Amino acid sequence: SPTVPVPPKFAQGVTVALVRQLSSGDYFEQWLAGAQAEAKTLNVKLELSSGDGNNDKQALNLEQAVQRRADAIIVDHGFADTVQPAIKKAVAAGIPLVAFDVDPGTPEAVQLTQDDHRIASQGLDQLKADLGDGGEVVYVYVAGFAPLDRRNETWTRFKKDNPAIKQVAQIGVVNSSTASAVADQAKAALQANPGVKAIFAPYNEFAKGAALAVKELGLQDKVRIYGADISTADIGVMTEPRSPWVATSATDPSNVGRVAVRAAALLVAGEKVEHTLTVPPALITQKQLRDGGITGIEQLVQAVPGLNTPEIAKVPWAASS
Ligand code: SR1
Repeated sequence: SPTVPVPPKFAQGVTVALVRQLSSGDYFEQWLAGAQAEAKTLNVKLELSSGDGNNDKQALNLEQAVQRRADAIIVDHGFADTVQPAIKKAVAAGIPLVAFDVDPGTPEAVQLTQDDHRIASQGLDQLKADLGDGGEVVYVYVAGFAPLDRRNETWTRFKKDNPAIKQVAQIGVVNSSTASAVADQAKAALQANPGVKAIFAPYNEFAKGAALAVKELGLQDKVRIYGADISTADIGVMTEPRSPWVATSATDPSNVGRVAVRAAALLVAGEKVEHTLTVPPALITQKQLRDGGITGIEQLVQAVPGLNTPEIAKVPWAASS
């Protein structure tokens, strides 16, 4: 058990504002559950707001958190131009800030990311191994979201390095029903390009939509999907009979949410936190899930212990999570 005493501030009650851009979908729900669990452990009151995809609303929520003088702020996703002005105000007011999956535009904020280049390269290495001689690929992407932009950098390099792998269509939408919108787009792209062998869909809502399209067109034996992220629902989709979603590179989102809250708590306590915190992903294959009889995220984390990262932003006065 920890030998470092709990900082007095935490006995009195600490408030952390969690200012989100998006909240719907498995990834964001699991992330929040992790953040809430860690907040409970650390006796932190989490003040939650979401822009629900409206960037102006997120910016306003962030301004309000600064005005309320929260003890710390976590900005979860967002577009740089809409959140950076209020982040500057937070820093000027001396409010510690953790920015997850968004560029805070200041070295004074802690930047938390997943290793997005690796998320993309792990899926793409598998795609390359499976395609052998190369082939046509549909790519799912929406610009402006920092993690997707980083994954796109890897995809751009990968295409240059592997000229036999050809992108024949790019699709993508992020909204409150991303998976079904992507399914419609993927169906059209697959119908227009009957030679497609793979879909690179590096966000679980994209991959779910792509899987739906492949299934509805009856192309399960022709088209494989390489995704990102994982949830219990995703494990269900990946392991169902004839599922085209064969691999995904992922962190445990609830672990990432826990890291964000720990980093904020450390900053409130005046502890040193590295400027950049990066959570590593693991490649998860359909075969591994089926062979291991894995049906849910808890079972997956037991099978792949590296998905839990208690050493990142470790809080010395708390029992490790
Ligand atoms: C719209 S951005 C979606 C991504 O954010 C997180 O980084 C997740 O990994 C997800 O893929």
